[in-house]
Amino acid sequence: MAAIESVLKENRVFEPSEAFQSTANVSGMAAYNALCEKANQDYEGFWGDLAQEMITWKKPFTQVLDESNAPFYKWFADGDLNISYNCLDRHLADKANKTAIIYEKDDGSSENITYQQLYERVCQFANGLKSLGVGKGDRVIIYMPMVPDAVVAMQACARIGAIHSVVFGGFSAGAVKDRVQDAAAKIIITANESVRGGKSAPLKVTVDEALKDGDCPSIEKVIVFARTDKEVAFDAARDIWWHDLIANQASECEPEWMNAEDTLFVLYTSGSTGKPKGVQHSIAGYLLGAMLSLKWVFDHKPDDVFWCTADVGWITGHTYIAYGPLAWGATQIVFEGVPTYPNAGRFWEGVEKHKVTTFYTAPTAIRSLIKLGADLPNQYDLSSLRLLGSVGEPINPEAWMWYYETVGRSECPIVDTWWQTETGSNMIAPLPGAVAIKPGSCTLPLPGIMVDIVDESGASVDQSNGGFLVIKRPFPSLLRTVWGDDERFKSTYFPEELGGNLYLAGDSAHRDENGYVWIMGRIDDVLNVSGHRLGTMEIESALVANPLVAEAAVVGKPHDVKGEAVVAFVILKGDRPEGEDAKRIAQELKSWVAHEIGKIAQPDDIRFGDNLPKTRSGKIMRRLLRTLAKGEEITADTSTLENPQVLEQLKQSV
Ligand code: 6R9
Repeated sequence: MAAIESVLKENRVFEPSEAFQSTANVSGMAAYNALCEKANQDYEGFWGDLAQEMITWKKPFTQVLDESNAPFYKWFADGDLNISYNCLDRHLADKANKTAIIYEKDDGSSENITYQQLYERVCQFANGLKSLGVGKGDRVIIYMPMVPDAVVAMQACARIGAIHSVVFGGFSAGAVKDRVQDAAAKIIITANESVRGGKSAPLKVTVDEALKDGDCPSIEKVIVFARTDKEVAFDAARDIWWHDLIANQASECEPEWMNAEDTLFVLYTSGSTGKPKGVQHSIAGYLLGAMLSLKWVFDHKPDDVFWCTADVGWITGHTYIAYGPLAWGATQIVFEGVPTYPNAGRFWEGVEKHKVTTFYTAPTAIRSLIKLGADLPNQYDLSSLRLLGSVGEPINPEAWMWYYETVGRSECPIVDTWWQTETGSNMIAPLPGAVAIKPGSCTLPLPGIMVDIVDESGASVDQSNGGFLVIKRPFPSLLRTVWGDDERFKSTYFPEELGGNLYLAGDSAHRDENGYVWIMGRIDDVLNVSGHRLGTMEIESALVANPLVAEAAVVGKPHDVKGEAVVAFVILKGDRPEGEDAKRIAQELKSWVAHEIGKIAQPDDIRFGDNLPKTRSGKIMRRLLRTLAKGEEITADTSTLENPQVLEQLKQSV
């Protein structure tokens, strides 16, 4: 792969500047090494001290790590706390009037919400949820636009001990239904519509479709936030407006005191099978990971203005919008829009307007902005910026250099943060006042995160060899299980083949001579399209569910802006279509996938054949499909192929 070759040759290194280092939360390699050393010497003492220092406990814990039922690890298991208390109540004494959220609306206007106001909004809504009979352990689906109220909904669930499961607002009715059913959710919180990039999307209509025909019997109520004045159909017995629900609710709500190991949320993500898995996080360990990474990786300071551009539908929006910044009492931006509306200067305008200090986005956004206006950042005053972050996929060194020089004036460190829905918080990323950065590498693990790279048997590989990225010791913010499927949790993340005690991340990686980690890509059938995880099996299942389709195989191919693009090889039940017919059916299948899963999963390229290339034992040769997708000549041995003639057909895009 071209991207991998270019990172392999990368040899630029940027040391932390003296200015940055002099104020950094962790300053200099000696300080970083000392933290690592402490974790090595006394692993439980290391984590226990941090959990005591950062979290406000109702009842302190006495035990740090319980490994008695590995890999179902428990952390701080006899402690009690509430995460909403940690994010709101504890700041009221000295930060009641500090801005918690700057709501940067799609249309470019903005609104500030103080900690006091956020606290009151969360309490009112929490009381509203209680009035509907929602309580500890109940599951609540949140299917909302990127408005502060989405954060309010999450915090309110956490306050009363309900388990939220946020579904990205771009997902389809089918995806909402699957998640409601898997979680057996009682409530859906949605909006009449969302507004992004000047366009609206009918969230409530989509929810109605997901719930139709009695498909989701667990749902008792649908709460509808009025983002606009658009009218929507209402089921009087089931639907209730958000503003009606909170109308007479008190603005104080005693938090439900929860056990450290109680479930905070379930977030569905793609894996190697057709069914997304519900990644289940617990409260205290997750909170600790969120806080720690903000302090260490984002070098968080009280006067910072933090802007994470993710959507709360993804883990990044959970950890670095809904919880982490609030736990620190930070001021942050909640951005409703898209990076390219009304123009490609939107981010830079936002930075200038709100004097953003810390900016965290995805490589795909950076690449698209370079394409649309490489010198646009120069038209804005970006001098407030002091730290830049990247997440979601490997960042190509060219995009990194542009981010560094053009956005960051060659003064702001870039923290390239490797982590996953499953890990809850940053795992491998530079501590910017200590670790020198290299374009394209996420550098070194956080202290206490025992990263290794191993072969098929679980043995460490020699330096410079590639292998599977694993984490050797459990850590607090690791997922606890897959919702309702302990077996899948064990076999996916702690496979017996590797000895059963290594956390298998699902990425391949290698280390350079300085021990820096370079992520090479997924080892499973997961694509990374614009930083979003998509299972090839999920898209295949959606295609095969179309009445025209007999068989489908999906692979990725490199894409300039998205990182990877989706290529679908499709075999119809009838004859292989040609010409206009093929175009029409391809378009129909693209819309079908958009409808089944969401637009982000829509294939970029569809190819029809009489069959898929298969071995004589019937296995689809995906390796060949990847070569075809890239438009490269097939040099591999095809002698084991049952039907080599289909390769010619599958070379042609419709
Ligand atoms: C946070 C998030 C996780 C997968 C992960 C990896 C890829 C994320 C990365 C990165 C290289 C980085 N990934 N960050 N690859 N460098 N800095 O994105 O979670 O949506 O679960 O995706 O994304 O492949 O395994 P999630």
